[in-house]
Amino acid sequence: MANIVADRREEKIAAIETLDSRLRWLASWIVHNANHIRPKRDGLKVGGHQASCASMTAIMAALYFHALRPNDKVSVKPHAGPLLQAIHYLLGNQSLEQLQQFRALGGAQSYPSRTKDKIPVDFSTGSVGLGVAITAFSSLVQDYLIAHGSIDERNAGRMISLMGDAELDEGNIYECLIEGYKHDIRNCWWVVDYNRQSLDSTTADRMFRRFDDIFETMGWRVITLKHGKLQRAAFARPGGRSLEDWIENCPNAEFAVLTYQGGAAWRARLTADIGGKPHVKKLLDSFEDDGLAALMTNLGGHCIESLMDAFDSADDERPTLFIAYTVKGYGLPLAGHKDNHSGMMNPGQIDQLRMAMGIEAGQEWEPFAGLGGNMAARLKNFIGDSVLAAKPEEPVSPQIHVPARFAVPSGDVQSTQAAFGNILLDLAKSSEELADRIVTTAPDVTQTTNLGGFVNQRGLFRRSDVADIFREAKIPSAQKWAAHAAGQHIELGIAENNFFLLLTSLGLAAPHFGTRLIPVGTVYDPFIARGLDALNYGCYSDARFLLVGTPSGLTLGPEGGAHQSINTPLIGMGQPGLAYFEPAYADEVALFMRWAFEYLQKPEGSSVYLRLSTRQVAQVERANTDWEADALKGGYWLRPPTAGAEAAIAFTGAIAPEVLAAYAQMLDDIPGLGVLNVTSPDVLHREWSASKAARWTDRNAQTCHVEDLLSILAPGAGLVTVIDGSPGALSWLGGVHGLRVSPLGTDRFGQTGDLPDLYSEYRLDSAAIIDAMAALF
Ligand SMILES: Cc1ncc(C[n+]2csc(CCOP(=O)(O)OP(=O)(O)O)c2C)c(N)n1
Ligand SMILES: [Mg+2]
Repeated sequence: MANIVADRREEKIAAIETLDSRLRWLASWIVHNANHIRPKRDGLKVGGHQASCASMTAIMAALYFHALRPNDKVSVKPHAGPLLQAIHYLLGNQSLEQLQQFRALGGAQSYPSRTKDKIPVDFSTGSVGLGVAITAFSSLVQDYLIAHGSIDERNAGRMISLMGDAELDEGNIYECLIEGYKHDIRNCWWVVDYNRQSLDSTTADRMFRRFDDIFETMGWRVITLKHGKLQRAAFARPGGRSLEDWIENCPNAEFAVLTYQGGAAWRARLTADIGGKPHVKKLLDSFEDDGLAALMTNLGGHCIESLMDAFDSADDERPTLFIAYTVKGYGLPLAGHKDNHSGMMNPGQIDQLRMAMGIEAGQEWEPFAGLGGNMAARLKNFIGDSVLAAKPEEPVSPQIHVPARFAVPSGDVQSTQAAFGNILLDLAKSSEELADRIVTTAPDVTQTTNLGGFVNQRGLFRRSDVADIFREAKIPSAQKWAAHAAGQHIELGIAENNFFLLLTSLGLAAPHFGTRLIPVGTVYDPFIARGLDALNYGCYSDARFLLVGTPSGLTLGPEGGAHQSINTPLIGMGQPGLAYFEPAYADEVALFMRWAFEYLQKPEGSSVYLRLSTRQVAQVERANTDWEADALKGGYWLRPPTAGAEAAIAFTGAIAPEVLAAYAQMLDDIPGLGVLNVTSPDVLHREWSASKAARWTDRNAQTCHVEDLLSILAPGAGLVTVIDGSPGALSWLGGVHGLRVSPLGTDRFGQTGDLPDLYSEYRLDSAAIIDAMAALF
């Protein structure tokens, strides 16, 4: 019995070893084809990373064809994209055409993409570091869903990152380790392709063992795979200890140089350094040059058996870092070369690799070419039996009902931020399913962004209970923050990158875990910039969440320049996958929140960003709800102009009172003057530019909302635009019908002050609006 099992394991190892070299070939060929065979029209280098792929073939082969479990999710380092494509090609999930169109329009993507690739991609990658950290947050989200009863504990998968070693230089890795430790994350694996080369350089030798310390401090198990089976066997032979010591002490750069130079260079160097010892000499002499090169580069990350053993050994839920030593460009003539990151084999070199694989010219794309019928059939069966082959498609989660209307918080004077908090609180008190699916989070600004009410009602999330010590000590506080498994607020430390990554993971809960969550995250508006790449990453991944940036603009007054956001309206406008709204009044907040909860669930929807303010603003009377439809399309006439009016004021957000005051003063002089409330410069502009583009392809294209809105004004009318932010967010309105524009807004850093002083200094007050209008006439 034992022998049968051992035989099976040997067979499995052999099969995976064959796949290892097959993947190295296919990834190289995909890149080669795109660069050297597919016709070029623009003289641009197509690119692709043969060396980065070759570094990781064994790791990926061992993971996907041995260790992977059905519910595991894998994030693949960006530059191993072609390997993932090749794996799915072997599985029959990827077409030849897609591979031939690698990096071409509509073809296999340069870096794994959830939204654009035709193969299943669990996590998009590209911006290094983010695709790693996201797995930690997804394991937290998985725990959230287990705690809330949506996933059976026994079905927990591992969230696995296959990462490049240079990704360990990214700060977001360490931010996420700290947060992960606080939340006691589990079922998370990071496998480092430790080739000790980045794009520019070789890893500093001083970093040796530093990562072990850092990760172990953060509660991770560290498993280092330094040597492969061949090396370990050689170390056990006479003279082997010296060889092992030599490798141990060899600087990374020298190791890379010798790897590139090959067997003869290894022999010369080893002979010079340790060849004086008779046992060592004998050991070295027992290898031909090629064999010696193979021995010296037989690192743990290239040894299928070592990898399988390592993966098997981590069979509990503890987060685990595998440091798999590798050679960048392993098995290719690029191995070890300083410039191999973007380096590519030339046609002669790829030909040699092909012949070494036993693949005939013309058979390059044949998945199992050169293997012989029997072996090919066995390998096909082996792949067909793999967990990956049986992995179900991502689930589709039903949409969660959103009530037809949200009650508008009462109060003649209120801020949009307070209204947001009150609407969430109402939801928290309700028995709506929507409320149960909301998960809130904030990077240490929960109270100051008015999330506190929701949290008091629904509790903090922790896998195990944490008492509210202040409360137990009867110290009065508005915050009731005991933590428990049913809690719905995930508390984060002050690291905005983590915040956006968590929103991304929560926003992918539906496709990842089959349970839709409605993530709501609040952040100080200026500090969106701090996590901007992670926000972009989330949108790129098509994660769905509601982002609330508050407070915003100069309007937060005495807090001063460091806390005043200026360009966030432009971020809101420029960020794909994020619809930006900036309400002025509480009823608009209610309208946009309700809409957002629905929109972020729609297949064709996106995430939503609300830019809010702490300014208490007198609310306007509404005669009816007619304004709502237009507000959702990006703007409505708060004070409708008369037909043919010569002027209007277009504004966004919290400076509404200054606008209405200026309007009241100018109305007598400018009959028919209008006030346009631009509730979303983003939606308005997006629709405008899309409709302009549509006219080239569709003669019957309709006019768009902003054209309709502004068409009531006289040709060449004057428009004053006002926003507490970059004026460019609104000044484009003049281009719609050729109106003359006088733009107001902020384009320099703010400073401390009260609102009258600041609005006067930065020309946002009613006097400035009147001056700007005068300048137009
Ligand atoms: C945020 C970010 N900065 C820079 C780059 C450009 N870049 C791509 S790969 C790379 C180095 C990667 O080295 P490593 O992670 O060790 O990968 P490998 O050696 O396996 O190719 C750099 C700097 C990037 N993709 N993302
Ligand atoms: Mg590297």
